[in-house]
Amino acid sequence: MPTHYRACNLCEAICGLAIEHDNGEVLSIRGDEKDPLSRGHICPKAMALKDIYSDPDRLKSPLRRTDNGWEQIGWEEAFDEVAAGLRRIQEKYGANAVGVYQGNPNVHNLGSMLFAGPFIKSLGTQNRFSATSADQLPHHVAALDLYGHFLMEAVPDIDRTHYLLIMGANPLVSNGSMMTAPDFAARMRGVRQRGGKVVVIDPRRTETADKADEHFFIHPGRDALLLLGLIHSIIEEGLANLGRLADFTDGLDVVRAIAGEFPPENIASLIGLEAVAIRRLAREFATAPSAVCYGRMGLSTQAFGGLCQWLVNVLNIITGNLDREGGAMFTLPAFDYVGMGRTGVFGRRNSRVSSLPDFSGEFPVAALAEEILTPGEGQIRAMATIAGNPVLSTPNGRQLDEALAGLDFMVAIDIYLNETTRHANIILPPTTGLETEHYDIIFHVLAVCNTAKYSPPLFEKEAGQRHDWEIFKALIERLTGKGDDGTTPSLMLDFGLRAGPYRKESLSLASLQEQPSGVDLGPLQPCLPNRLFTPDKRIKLAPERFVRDVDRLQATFRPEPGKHHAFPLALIGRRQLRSNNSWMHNSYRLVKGRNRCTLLIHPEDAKNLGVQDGQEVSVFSSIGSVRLPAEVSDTVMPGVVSIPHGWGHEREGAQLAVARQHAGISINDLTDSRLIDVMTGNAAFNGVPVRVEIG
Ligand SMILES: Nc1nc2c(c(=O)[nH]1)N[C@H]1C(S)=C(S)[C@@H](COP(=O)(O)OP(=O)(O)OC[C@H]3O[C@@H](n4cnc5c(=O)[nH]c(N)nc54)[C@H](O)[C@@H]3O)O[C@H]1N2
Ligand SMILES: Nc1nc2c(c(=O)[nH]1)N[C@H]1C(S)=C(S)[C@@H](COP(=O)(O)OP(=O)(O)OC[C@H]3O[C@@H](n4cnc5c(=O)[nH]c(N)nc54)[C@H](O)[C@@H]3O)O[C@H]1N2
Ligand code: SF4
Ligand SMILES: [Mo]
Repeated sequence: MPTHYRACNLCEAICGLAIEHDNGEVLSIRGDEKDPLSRGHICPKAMALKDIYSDPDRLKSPLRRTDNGWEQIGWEEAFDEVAAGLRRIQEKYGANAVGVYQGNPNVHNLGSMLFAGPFIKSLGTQNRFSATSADQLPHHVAALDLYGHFLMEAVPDIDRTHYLLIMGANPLVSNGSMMTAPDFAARMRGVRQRGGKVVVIDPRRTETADKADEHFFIHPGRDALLLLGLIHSIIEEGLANLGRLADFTDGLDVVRAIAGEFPPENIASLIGLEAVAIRRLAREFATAPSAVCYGRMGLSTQAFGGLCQWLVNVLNIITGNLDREGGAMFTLPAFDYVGMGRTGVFGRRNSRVSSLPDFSGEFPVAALAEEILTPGEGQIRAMATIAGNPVLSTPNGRQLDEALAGLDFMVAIDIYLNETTRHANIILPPTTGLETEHYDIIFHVLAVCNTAKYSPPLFEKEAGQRHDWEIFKALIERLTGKGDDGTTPSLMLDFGLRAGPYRKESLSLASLQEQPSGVDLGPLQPCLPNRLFTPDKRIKLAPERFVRDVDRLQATFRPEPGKHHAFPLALIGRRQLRSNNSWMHNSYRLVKGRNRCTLLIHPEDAKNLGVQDGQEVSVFSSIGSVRLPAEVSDTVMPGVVSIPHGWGHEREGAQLAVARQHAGISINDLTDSRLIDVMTGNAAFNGVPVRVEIG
């Protein structure tokens, strides 16, 4: 039986798969033990790659919306129509009248990583948006300011650390994010086996918290206070020690002055942790042989996302744990996207309506609907969505849904006719998953050890199919009038590998092809100050915009945070092992079983409201309401309720037969696009004020 080896590109863990197949059919998918990064680990989603491959709802040729429904058209006709549609709008209203939204799978796709950029550039619009601002934007702004490059993201050296402080992440379910660490469970056990400790800070006692040594509840949105309290204790007790970082770090005095204003005793009641516990955690962290603080979605998608991600870095730096074994370290990737690419820039422009800052030319997605709905010069009248489902995944998705419905023209490059793409005039469906070649440009950059792996396609595309990159190239040709320059993803990859940091080892596409399970390039190595991208090669510990934002934190919480009487509960999200954002609910094996789209509510809150387990409840926020079953559970803290995101497949006009049977509701019909981290513009999905009623 032939076995095909490849990396799973569904999530950031990039697990090695061994796929047995016969005659164009997948027989089994198991973990590839020889993969140096994932060592045989997979999760239930891997098997769904087969489902996506054979999903009868998946689109394989272009669709055009007509008054009588969708009709299949040829590729050339579709490309011509898309180019003409976009050009028509731009000629009439200017280049910025076309908006672009890029979703998450772009980052998991080699061809899109290399060719979506040139396509967007060929549109010449400033109205660019992506899922970044519904996700990790605060990480990028912090990395840019501290280290001079938005992708200088330090990852926990989990395989060597002695102390792992996890804040607002649930890697046991998400399989890790901004931290490619397949088989996180085993790696976490490893920390404890070497005598280390794992502590989790989260408003929910998550699957990860359950397996940790300690878990503390925290009220959503107050982590910046806790981090300042920890930093305060460390400095006050004389435990700050930058080690070799001291030689090239500026701004410790500023940090000392700021943290001085946050003694644990003053903030303890606000965050719900005892001052002695905060001081103990600080001491443990600072005195462990090595330690690392890791903060993810729960920290970045909240009102103080930027401050949180800055302070996570500060905590690691002032304890000397940045760029050292067992601390937070940087990769040296074989395809060095960091070394060869742009460093990024923040806040060069502001969005038209709400004046939100751009990040490397992208505006916060929280502003997308208003840019479409607000008349005036620069209004968006046409959209291109690329591998994104913003109707379900961005704040106030309902409003965006309506906005998209009113556009003059829309093209969607997507494999499904779903909640977002149903608004398109033309859908251009690419190949996906098993039909594509893969090299993970981004997640090798964020991995807990240095590895490289190339996967050829398992199945050749069918005659009428196009890869994402071929679609981009065809559109670029039509928009610019320039002919095909012959570049392909594998040519670019090979060039990047041969010019990269492992050129002395003769790493190339050909050498990777000889080792289908991947190549081990060794553990993470200290690389500072050389690898810094700041002009003077020094770490900026106290960048101005972060320092300034501390005032907002103080204003919010001094003397007491405002209470919402109409909306007394705080809503947070929750990821689930058998979901992948919004787009994998059409796989029956992933959605079968009991309804997972429930409202988690603490027994005390349930009792006060008279809510029984399993009962239908309505949840109201400033922008809307949804109805779903309650799940009474003390895994969520009192005052906090939780709904998973990515559901809400009841909307008319989508072609997702299985998902429709398991529709659930969309949490983003409750999240308010006005709730953002004002400094970075990132959506604040966590801590949304809501009210729950029976019925
Ligand atoms: N309330 C709340 N909202 C959230 C989150 C949350 O935690 N809470 N999480 C946020 C996060 S972290 C993210 S990343 C975003 C995700 O936001 P989005 O990226 O907008 O949403 P996805 O559900 O990932 O949608 C991916 C789309 O890509 C399509 N697709 C899949 N594979 C391919 C492919 O190979 N090529 C092409 N062209 N298309 C493909 C799918 O059909 C789907 O339409 O959601 C965010 N929204
Ligand atoms: N199975 C599965 N895996 C996925 C995805 C998926 O949809 N399903 N999505 C992928 C994507 S796009 C991403 S970005 C990653 C995300 O990866 P993670 O960040 O690990 O995922 P989440 O489960 O969103 O974890 C966020 C945690 O923050 C907590 N939280 C909420 N608000 C706060 C707060 O104010 N403070 C603190 N301290 N905690 C808070 C939540 O309870 C939750 O446990 O996962 C990826 N992996
Ligand atoms: S953990 Fe992620 S990469 Fe690994 S098999 Fe599951 S979905 Fe694929
Ligand atoms: Mo994400």
